[in-house]
Amino acid sequence: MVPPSAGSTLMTLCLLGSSALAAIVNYDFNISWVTAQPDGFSRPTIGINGEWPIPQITANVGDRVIINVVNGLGNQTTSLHFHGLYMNGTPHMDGPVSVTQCAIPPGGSFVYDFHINQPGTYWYHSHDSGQYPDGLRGALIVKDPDSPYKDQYDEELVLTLSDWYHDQMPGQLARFISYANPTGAEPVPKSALMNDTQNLDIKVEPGKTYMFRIINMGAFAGQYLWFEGHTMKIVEVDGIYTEAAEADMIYLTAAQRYSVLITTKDDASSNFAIVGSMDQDLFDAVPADLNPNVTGWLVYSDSAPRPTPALVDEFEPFDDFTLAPYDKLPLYTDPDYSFELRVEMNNLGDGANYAWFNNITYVRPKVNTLYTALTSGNLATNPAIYGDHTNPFVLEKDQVVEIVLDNMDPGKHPFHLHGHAFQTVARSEEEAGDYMYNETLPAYPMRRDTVMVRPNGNLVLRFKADNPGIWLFHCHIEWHVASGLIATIVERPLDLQNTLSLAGSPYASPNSSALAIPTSHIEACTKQDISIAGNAAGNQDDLLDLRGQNAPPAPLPEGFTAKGIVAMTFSIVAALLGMAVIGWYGNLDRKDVK
Ligand SMILES: *[C@@H]1O[C@H](CO)[C@@H](O)[C@H](O)[C@H]1NC(C)=O
Ligand SMILES: *[C@@H]1O[C@H](CO)[C@@H](O)[C@H](O)[C@H]1NC(C)=O
Ligand SMILES: *[C@@H]1O[C@H](CO)[C@@H](O)[C@H](O)[C@H]1NC(C)=O
Ligand SMILES: *[C@@H]1O[C@H](CO)[C@@H](O)[C@H](O)[C@H]1NC(C)=O
Ligand SMILES: *[C@@H]1O[C@H](CO)[C@@H](O)[C@H](O)[C@H]1NC(C)=O
Ligand SMILES: *[C@@H]1O[C@H](CO)[C@@H](O)[C@H](O)[C@H]1NC(C)=O
Ligand SMILES: *[C@@H]1O[C@H](CO)[C@@H](O)[C@H](O)[C@H]1NC(C)=O
Ligand SMILES: [Cu+2]
Repeated sequence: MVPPSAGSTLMTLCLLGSSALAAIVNYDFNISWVTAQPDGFSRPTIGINGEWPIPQITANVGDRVIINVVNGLGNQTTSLHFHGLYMNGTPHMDGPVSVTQCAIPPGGSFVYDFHINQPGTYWYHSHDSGQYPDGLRGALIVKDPDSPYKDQYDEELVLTLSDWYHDQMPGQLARFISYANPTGAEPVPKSALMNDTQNLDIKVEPGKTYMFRIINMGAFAGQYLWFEGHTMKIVEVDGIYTEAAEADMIYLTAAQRYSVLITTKDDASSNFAIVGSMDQDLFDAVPADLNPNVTGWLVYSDSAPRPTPALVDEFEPFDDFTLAPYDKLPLYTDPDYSFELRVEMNNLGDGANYAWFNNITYVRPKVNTLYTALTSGNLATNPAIYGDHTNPFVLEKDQVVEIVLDNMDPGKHPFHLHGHAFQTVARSEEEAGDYMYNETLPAYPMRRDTVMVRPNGNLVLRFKADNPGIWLFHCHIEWHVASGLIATIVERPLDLQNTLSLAGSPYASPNSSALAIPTSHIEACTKQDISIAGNAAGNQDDLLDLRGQNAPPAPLPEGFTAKGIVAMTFSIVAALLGMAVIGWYGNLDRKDVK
């Protein structure tokens, strides 16, 4: 039971070891519709406990966080993902629907329960059906009493950036993935937000140093950010402390975070503008009335004017690839397992535009990939059982893994890996084509969990398989998640079978001390008649038989080019498929429409 107004946090202290004080941090979240108007336009928005902006999740390193979720939306399923948290030992708490859990049905409750052993700036958001841009995203801050920078600042502040739409995602997604949008033009946001508002006042005192934890929790747009008259000192990216680096302007893709130290002026006579500016390179067409900018102020004096920001001619943001991690973790050399992911976007036979890794557009499996891993015995290491449309890559213990990402698309994409921070080993300029293995690699590459690839460029990322789980690797543009730009990392599935248990089922782990997947997780599936066992097609008898698996629409008929289909689309597709309106949910699931 969640009382309607329960925003309360109950902290239970318990002693862990001799010195560290770990707490249990409890949250009761009733996810439901509210009305919000962050840019002046009033719209139904997804809030928590009757409020929006939704609460910040705050913990200390070492804490256990327990979130009791009730889905009070009435008309949509939901889930929560804790972006950037490794979920070490609790991969079933990661949140993506059809990967580590079933969606929480309307009226359902669900428990997220995990330890946080990493400091830094994170966020949490729905990982279900393109839902988070409707409001279900907020800050998640892990404080660190042992931060290497703790003596260098007086106060910390959280500053979020976001893009914002006026229409709700279900309708927008249906129009986006549609034969009426054959070029795959993404909906352009209506405005930019700073801390979920515009014209934000940030009261500051002279002669102090503030640590701003900056989060881009937008759906699509990267943002340039600068503080007029003040220099930023970058000390953290995506939860990884960096060697301090000065910057006048930073760029945050959707899902990236930066902590920066800003020292205020000695006198309090003037105020200074803060500007967030959406990267319009991402937009196919920029509406004439779009203001890509959002402004706030460092307010030293309430009585002084709040200046209009000066126009910036050219955006020259700090290059994150010049950062080095504070811990100096050396480059992982000699990868044990290297694979390429080629990014392409094109049309399928339904005339809509999809995104591919290696010619495969992701389609949700019928059984959560984690549950497939837990219920398939020794076949769990065979990628085939995870389906033909999930891009599975199976990792073994402690392998050094390398992802070579070749972007065959003329757009920028921010790629994110769940469960890990990766070393960003190489990044090309635009138009570089496929990655060439002849570059000098950095000795101490930056690590982060979200990184941008340039148009028709490439990236090389490395990490160590030290965290068993099922982890998505995907573009963090929510439109591209919907169009299938997702791969599934199946990390050490046999270790998962030894440490997690579908208790009470025939597939309970033989390890009697394995962690039981909570009843609320199982019930989310059973209430919706979703099987918790078997391969991606739900087949439990012959795990290599994938007949009946969810599949994308058929390929374009022979001889049709993406461009050619534009003209023909309406008549042909309408006739070919006799397409009744596909509900948005069905559209995302993309049941075969042959
Ligand atoms: C959650 O919020 C919804 C909408 O306000 C309300 O109808 C429902 O009763 C609440 N559920 C619980 C368990 O408090
Ligand atoms: C769900 O409910 C909200 C709030 O009443 C409404 O604005 C929205 O249109 C509904 N969405 C769907 C998909 O039914
Ligand atoms: C942004 O909003 C959050 C909560 O909504 C608040 O805690 C924080 O102080 C705000 N940040 C600034 C810089 O005003
Ligand atoms: C937004 O800011 C940029 C950079 O200063 C500027 O070029 C542009 O004109 C601004 N747009 C609007 C609508 O103010
Ligand atoms: C890509 O996938 C389609 C549909 O599954 C198939 O027809 C085509 O041959 C594949 N192309 C390549 C290069 O693998
Ligand atoms: C790598 O080699 C290719 C082909 O020899 C060359 O075109 C490219 O410039 C080289 N890249 C670097 C970074 O040296
Ligand atoms: C049994 O599960 C526990 C809890 O996840 C784990 O710590 C332990 O290593 C597992 N034992 C074996 C033999 O895998
Ligand atoms: Cu993308």
